[in-house]
Amino acid sequence: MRVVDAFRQTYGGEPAGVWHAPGRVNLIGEHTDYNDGFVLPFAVPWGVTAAVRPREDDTVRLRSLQASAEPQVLEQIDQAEGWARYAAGVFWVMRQEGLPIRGADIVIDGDVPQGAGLSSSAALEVAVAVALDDLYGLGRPKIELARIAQKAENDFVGMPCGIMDQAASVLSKQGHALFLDCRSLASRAVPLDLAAHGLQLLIINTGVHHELADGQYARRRQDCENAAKHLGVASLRDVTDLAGALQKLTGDERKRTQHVVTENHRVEALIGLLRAGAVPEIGALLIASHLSLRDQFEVSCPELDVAVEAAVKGGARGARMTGGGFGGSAIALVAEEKADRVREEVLRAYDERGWAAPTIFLAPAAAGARRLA
Ligand code: GAF
Repeated sequence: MRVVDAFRQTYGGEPAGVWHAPGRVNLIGEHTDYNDGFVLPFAVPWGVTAAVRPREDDTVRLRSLQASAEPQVLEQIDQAEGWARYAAGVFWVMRQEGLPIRGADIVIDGDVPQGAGLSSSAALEVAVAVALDDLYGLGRPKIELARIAQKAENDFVGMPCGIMDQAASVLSKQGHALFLDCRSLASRAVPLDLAAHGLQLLIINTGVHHELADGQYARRRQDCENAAKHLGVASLRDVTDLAGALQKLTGDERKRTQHVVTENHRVEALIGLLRAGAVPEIGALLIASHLSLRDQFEVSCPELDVAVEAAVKGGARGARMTGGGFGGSAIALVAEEKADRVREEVLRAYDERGWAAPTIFLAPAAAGARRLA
């Protein structure tokens, strides 16, 4: 394994073990996680692999094969810079919570496609969290490791994300999507056998990341919290009378509420269709989700809209942006025999606008985080 060779070169000796944590795509349930709502992501076959050896002191050495040949040497966790903050944050949270974690030597190797918005950062946090849990025999429940990873991103990196990406990385099962209730944190593996229905899920990586995206994410979250406060509910999850709620709200808060409440219903509807075996019918829900994210939640961008429109024009059963928005990837549900036409239509639409070609690839539902060696 490349990561083991690099470990030997960097630190000498052998790692105590090797762990892998995947990235994710989200089938449906977007911007619902931090509203205590429902999500339905699944793990992708790409992610982060970490070779780790514990140390007798509290120093953490971190090297990424995608960064530089030299490790960052952290005598204080706060010294971590750039990508390393996602990994260091997990040490920071675990120590803050009184878990008996010393230092470690770590080499990271990642293969999540660049700029695809497939949660390479959550994969990095989770790879470190499962490794430390294993090495120190902490025995934390998997969802608890996801919470620790999310806290690292919220409080150490400073990105106010929900728990979806970390939960998907830890809990996913091959061939299944993960239904997660982000309030109770109860989860269930939902079989996702698209091939049995002659279907495929394509990822269309726009390769773009619009500036201000991170600030916009925090603003959307704030809009939702403000709307919940105006409505006198703990979170938008608790809105049962949408029409009544919309009458009490104006502007952005009204739009965000419309999205979150209807998106939660779309997650439940999609699961109902899967359970009924009406898999091709989920396409309509993907399109509805996209329109709501575009018009009500306002987190799409021209590149995502064009990818979705062109995929549908090319014959996709449905398509939508996936993840936080403002770039990254869209997904498209296509009948196998239409996959080539869909790809051509998307590539043509980008070419006509003079945009760089997106990369388009299959998204099989992969397994969650695990020890490799
Ligand atoms: C990003 C966040 F990290 C997730 O928590 C989630 O809110 C998602 O955007 C939107 O659904 O991936």
